[in-house]
Amino acid sequence: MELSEVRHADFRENGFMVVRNVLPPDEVATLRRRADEIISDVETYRQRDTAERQRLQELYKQDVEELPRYNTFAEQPEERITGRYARRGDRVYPVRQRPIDEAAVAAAQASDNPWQRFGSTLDHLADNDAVFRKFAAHPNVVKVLRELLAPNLKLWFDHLYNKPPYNDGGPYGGANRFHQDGFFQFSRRSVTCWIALDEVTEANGCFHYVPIAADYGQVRFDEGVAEELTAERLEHTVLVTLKPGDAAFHDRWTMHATGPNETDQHRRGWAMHYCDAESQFGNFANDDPWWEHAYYQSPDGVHIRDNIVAGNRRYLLVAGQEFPGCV
Ligand SMILES: O=C(O)CCC(=O)C(=O)O
Repeated sequence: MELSEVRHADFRENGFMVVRNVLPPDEVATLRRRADEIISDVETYRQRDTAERQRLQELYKQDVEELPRYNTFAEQPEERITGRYARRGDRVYPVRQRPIDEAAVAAAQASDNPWQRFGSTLDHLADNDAVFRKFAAHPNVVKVLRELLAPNLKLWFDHLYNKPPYNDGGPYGGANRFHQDGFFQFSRRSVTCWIALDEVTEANGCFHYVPIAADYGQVRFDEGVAEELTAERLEHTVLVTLKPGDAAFHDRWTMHATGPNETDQHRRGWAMHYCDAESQFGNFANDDPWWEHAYYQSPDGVHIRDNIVAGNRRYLLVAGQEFPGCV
């Protein structure tokens, strides 16, 4: 389905949509409990995940040429665009609106609750955990995705984001900079579903969406972002707040960021990235050589890009059927 064919006017015109109560409270509680168990021994979780991915990478190693890639990641000084947004070179991000509460940071660091200290992501939950895997195919999520994307659907990558209190790490001071999920390795559109596990407010790192109505299409990541995100366009940014169990869905071209957490409580959301099961896997970006990679799909369905497993180890069919020669 093309974006213009989506029947939800909100999504079709803006590139994103919020669906309230996708998961009822008891199901959110189940996910939180499972996430708590995983975070309590996160090192073991990560070691197992990495070992399994390395095993597959060894098994399916291809003789591929390393393409020269120029470094786009040199950080530059911060310049304000508006009161709410700044840029470093071509990377644009929401800025902190109030000073960091150092006492709250110290309390979070001393807390028994690992989420108060964990400033990172838990990746590939659907690969490694039966509870998360089942929820990735939840009928409420699948129903919406069928209306936004395709009748045949696969989850190809998932990760849980946590922002601890007053997170300030990295070059963007705890924000996640504006980007498109893109996923240029698919021949067809993809859609992200992000489910809130905690309440998400303007103060603790909500989504900032740039409505797609201006039709910016694929923007070169990261070179083209600041050119698109002028002060004028940033005035139209929409801040999306969510209750636990609500979900934000966005299209692959929709530019979005999340702000820093400016509260004393952590904020979690589970991002699930879905593709059309009729997509092919390969080079489907623009003509820019920067986007060219070596793609390989093993006979048993492992997707490899430049000798690294691309996304999850298994692309999980959540609706409809699989197709030969496709993801
Ligand atoms: O949870 C976040 O802070 C970032 C989410 C995001 O950017 C995404 O899911 O694409």
